[in-house]
Amino acid sequence: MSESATIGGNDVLVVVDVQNDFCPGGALAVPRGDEIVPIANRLAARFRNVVLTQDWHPPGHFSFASTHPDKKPFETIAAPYGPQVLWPDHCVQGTPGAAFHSQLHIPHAALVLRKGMAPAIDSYSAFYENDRTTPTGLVGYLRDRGLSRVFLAGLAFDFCVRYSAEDARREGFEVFVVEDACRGIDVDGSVPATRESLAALGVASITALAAA
Ligand code: VGL
Ligand code: ZN
Repeated sequence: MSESATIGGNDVLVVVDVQNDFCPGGALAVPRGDEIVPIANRLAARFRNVVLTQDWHPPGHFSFASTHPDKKPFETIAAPYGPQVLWPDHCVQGTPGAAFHSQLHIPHAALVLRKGMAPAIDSYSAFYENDRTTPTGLVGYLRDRGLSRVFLAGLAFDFCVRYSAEDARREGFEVFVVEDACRGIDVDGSVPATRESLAALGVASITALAAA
Protein backbone atom coordinates (compact mmCIF):
# COMPACT_ATOMS: atom_id res chain seq x y z
CA MET A 1 0.00 0.00 0.00
CA SER A 2 1.47 3.36 -0.94
CA GLU A 3 -0.38 6.45 0.19
CA SER A 4 0.23 10.09 0.89
CA ALA A 5 -0.63 12.09 3.96
CA THR A 6 -0.89 15.79 4.75
CA ILE A 7 0.60 16.46 8.17
CA GLY A 8 -1.53 18.30 10.72
CA GLY A 9 -1.78 19.12 14.40
CA ASN A 10 -3.21 15.74 15.42
CA ASP A 11 -0.29 13.86 13.93
CA VAL A 12 2.77 12.64 15.78
CA LEU A 13 6.04 11.33 14.39
CA VAL A 14 7.66 8.67 16.56
CA VAL A 15 11.36 8.32 15.70
CA VAL A 16 12.43 4.91 16.93
CA ASP A 17 15.86 4.12 18.37
CA VAL A 18 18.20 6.16 16.13
CA GLN A 19 21.09 5.27 18.42
CA ASN A 20 24.78 4.60 17.80
CA ASP A 21 24.53 0.89 18.57
CA PHE A 22 22.00 0.44 15.75
CA CYS A 23 24.18 2.27 13.22
CA PRO A 24 27.24 0.96 11.34
CA GLY A 25 30.08 0.46 13.83
CA GLY A 26 27.62 -0.12 16.67
CA ALA A 27 27.06 -3.27 18.73
CA LEU A 28 23.84 -4.25 16.91
CA ALA A 29 24.34 -2.43 13.66
CA VAL A 30 21.40 -2.29 11.29
CA PRO A 31 22.79 -2.35 7.73
CA ARG A 32 22.77 1.23 6.38
CA GLY A 33 20.99 2.36 9.53
CA ASP A 34 22.76 5.72 9.45
CA GLU A 35 21.25 6.54 6.05
CA ILE A 36 17.95 7.41 7.68
CA VAL A 37 19.36 10.18 9.88
CA PRO A 38 19.04 13.04 7.35
CA ILE A 39 15.69 11.64 6.17
CA ALA A 40 14.36 11.57 9.74
CA ASN A 41 15.64 15.11 10.38
CA ARG A 42 13.85 16.49 7.31
CA LEU A 43 10.71 14.50 8.04
CA ALA A 44 10.57 15.61 11.68
CA ALA A 45 10.78 19.26 10.66
CA ARG A 46 7.30 18.90 9.12
CA PHE A 47 5.72 17.67 12.38
CA ARG A 48 4.67 19.85 15.28
CA ASN A 49 4.61 16.73 17.50
CA VAL A 50 7.61 14.44 17.68
CA VAL A 51 8.52 11.68 20.13
CA LEU A 52 11.95 10.02 20.18
CA THR A 53 12.42 6.56 21.60
CA GLN A 54 15.63 5.23 23.09
CA ASP A 55 16.43 1.57 23.76
CA TRP A 56 17.84 1.74 27.30
CA HIS A 57 18.92 -1.54 28.87
CA PRO A 58 20.57 -2.19 32.22
CA PRO A 59 23.81 -4.22 32.08
CA GLY A 60 23.08 -7.98 32.02
CA HIS A 61 19.69 -7.49 30.40
CA PHE A 62 17.64 -10.62 29.68
CA SER A 63 17.71 -9.93 25.92
CA PHE A 64 21.51 -10.11 25.79
CA ALA A 65 22.95 -13.44 24.61
CA SER A 66 25.82 -12.87 27.04
CA THR A 67 23.36 -13.16 29.94
CA HIS A 68 22.54 -16.78 29.02
CA PRO A 69 25.12 -19.57 29.28
CA ASP A 70 25.83 -21.26 25.91
CA LYS A 71 23.68 -18.86 23.88
CA LYS A 72 24.81 -16.86 20.91
CA PRO A 73 23.47 -13.64 19.44
CA PHE A 74 20.51 -14.07 17.08
CA GLU A 75 19.44 -17.39 18.65
CA THR A 76 15.87 -17.49 19.95
CA ILE A 77 14.92 -18.64 23.44
CA ALA A 78 11.58 -19.27 25.10
CA ALA A 79 10.84 -16.41 27.49
CA PRO A 80 7.85 -16.55 29.87
CA TYR A 81 6.11 -14.13 27.46
CA GLY A 82 7.00 -16.03 24.25
CA PRO A 83 9.96 -16.38 21.88
CA GLN A 84 12.75 -13.89 22.43
CA VAL A 85 15.64 -13.27 20.04
CA LEU A 86 18.94 -12.87 21.87
CA TRP A 87 21.07 -9.89 20.88
CA PRO A 88 24.63 -8.73 21.30
CA ASP A 89 24.91 -6.42 24.32
CA HIS A 90 23.58 -3.09 23.07
CA CYS A 91 22.18 0.26 24.22
CA VAL A 92 23.39 -0.12 27.78
CA GLN A 93 22.16 2.82 29.85
CA GLY A 94 24.52 5.78 29.79
CA THR A 95 27.01 4.31 27.30
CA PRO A 96 28.03 5.98 24.00
CA GLY A 97 26.28 3.16 22.11
CA ALA A 98 22.99 4.12 23.72
CA ALA A 99 23.31 7.78 22.74
CA PHE A 100 21.40 9.14 19.77
CA HIS A 101 23.33 9.34 16.49
CA SER A 102 25.32 12.57 16.65
CA GLN A 103 23.71 13.90 13.44
CA LEU A 104 20.15 13.36 14.62
CA HIS A 105 18.80 16.88 14.91
CA ILE A 106 15.22 17.11 16.14
CA PRO A 107 15.36 19.83 18.78
CA HIS A 108 11.60 20.30 18.95
CA ALA A 109 10.93 16.68 20.05
CA ALA A 110 8.69 16.93 23.11
CA LEU A 111 9.34 13.54 24.66
CA VAL A 112 12.20 11.06 24.82
CA LEU A 113 10.70 7.74 25.76
CA ARG A 114 13.12 5.17 27.12
CA LYS A 115 12.26 1.48 27.02
CA GLY A 116 13.79 -1.90 27.81
CA MET A 117 14.73 -1.01 31.38
CA ALA A 118 13.06 -3.97 33.11
CA PRO A 119 15.85 -6.54 33.64
CA ALA A 120 13.83 -9.64 32.68
CA ILE A 121 11.69 -8.40 29.81
CA ASP A 122 12.55 -6.91 26.45
CA SER A 123 10.66 -4.00 24.99
CA TYR A 124 10.67 -3.52 21.23
CA SER A 125 7.51 -1.47 21.03
CA ALA A 126 7.24 2.14 22.12
CA PHE A 127 3.85 1.24 23.63
CA TYR A 128 4.15 -2.11 25.41
CA GLU A 129 6.93 -4.34 26.64
CA ASN A 130 7.36 -7.69 24.90
CA ASP A 131 4.72 -9.33 27.13
CA ARG A 132 2.44 -7.00 25.12
CA THR A 133 0.62 -6.00 28.30
CA THR A 134 3.01 -3.83 30.37
CA PRO A 135 2.49 -0.27 29.10
CA THR A 136 5.19 2.36 28.63
CA GLY A 137 2.67 5.17 29.05
CA LEU A 138 2.87 6.36 25.45
CA VAL A 139 -0.77 5.52 24.67
CA GLY A 140 -1.87 7.81 27.50
CA TYR A 141 0.53 10.55 26.44
CA LEU A 142 -0.73 10.55 22.86
CA ARG A 143 -4.41 10.38 23.89
CA ASP A 144 -4.02 13.16 26.46
CA ARG A 145 -2.50 15.35 23.78
CA GLY A 146 -5.24 14.55 21.27
CA LEU A 147 -2.86 12.91 18.83
CA SER A 148 -4.63 10.37 16.67
CA ARG A 149 -2.37 9.59 13.73
CA VAL A 150 0.98 7.95 14.43
CA PHE A 151 3.80 8.11 11.88
CA LEU A 152 6.78 5.85 12.50
CA ALA A 153 10.38 6.07 11.31
CA GLY A 154 13.64 4.63 12.61
CA LEU A 155 15.41 1.41 13.55
CA ALA A 156 14.90 -1.38 13.24
CA PHE A 157 12.06 -1.70 10.72
CA ASP A 158 11.46 -5.38 11.54
CA PHE A 159 11.64 -5.12 15.35
CA CYS A 160 11.02 -1.89 17.20
CA VAL A 161 9.26 -0.10 14.33
CA ARG A 162 7.16 -3.19 13.59
CA TYR A 163 6.09 -3.80 17.18
CA SER A 164 5.33 -0.12 17.69
CA ALA A 165 3.18 0.00 14.55
CA GLU A 166 1.30 -3.15 15.54
CA ASP A 167 0.57 -1.86 19.03
CA ALA A 168 -0.47 1.58 17.79
CA ARG A 169 -2.89 -0.02 15.37
CA ARG A 170 -4.27 -2.30 18.07
CA GLU A 171 -4.87 0.77 20.23
CA GLY A 172 -6.95 2.32 17.48
CA PHE A 173 -4.53 4.92 16.12
CA GLU A 174 -4.24 5.48 12.42
CA VAL A 175 -0.71 4.32 11.61
CA PHE A 176 1.74 5.17 8.85
CA VAL A 177 5.20 3.63 8.53
CA VAL A 178 7.57 5.88 6.58
CA GLU A 179 9.47 3.05 4.96
CA ASP A 180 12.34 4.96 3.40
CA ALA A 181 13.01 6.43 6.84
CA CYS A 182 13.51 2.91 8.28
CA ARG A 183 16.13 0.17 7.89
CA GLY A 184 15.77 -3.49 8.92
CA ILE A 185 17.98 -6.12 10.57
CA ASP A 186 16.36 -9.09 8.72
CA VAL A 187 16.67 -12.10 11.03
CA ASP A 188 15.12 -15.21 9.40
CA GLY A 189 12.95 -13.31 6.95
CA SER A 190 11.76 -10.75 9.47
CA VAL A 191 11.64 -7.92 6.92
CA PRO A 192 9.12 -9.55 4.53
CA ALA A 193 7.19 -10.88 7.54
CA THR A 194 6.94 -7.32 8.83
CA ARG A 195 5.56 -6.01 5.52
CA GLU A 196 2.91 -8.73 5.52
CA SER A 197 1.89 -8.19 9.12
CA LEU A 198 1.64 -4.42 8.78
CA ALA A 199 -0.40 -4.63 5.57
CA ALA A 200 -2.77 -7.15 7.18
CA LEU A 201 -3.32 -4.79 10.13
CA GLY A 202 -4.11 -1.82 7.92
CA VAL A 203 -0.89 0.08 8.57
CA ALA A 204 -0.12 2.38 5.64
CA SER A 205 3.33 2.27 4.10
CA ILE A 206 4.41 5.68 2.80
CA THR A 207 7.61 7.46 1.80
CA ALA A 208 8.95 10.57 3.47
CA LEU A 209 8.14 12.56 0.32
CA ALA A 210 4.50 11.47 0.58
CA ALA A 211 4.22 13.03 4.05
CA ALA A 212 3.95 16.63 2.98
C1 VGL B 1 15.84 -3.30 18.69
C2 VGL B 1 16.61 -5.43 18.89
C3 VGL B 1 16.87 -5.24 20.21
C4 VGL B 1 15.28 -2.24 17.81
C5 VGL B 1 16.08 -3.09 20.04
O1 VGL B 1 15.42 -1.04 18.13
O2 VGL B 1 14.68 -2.60 16.76
N1 VGL B 1 16.09 -4.47 18.13
N2 VGL B 1 16.60 -4.06 20.78
ZN1 ZN C 1 17.28 -3.68 22.76
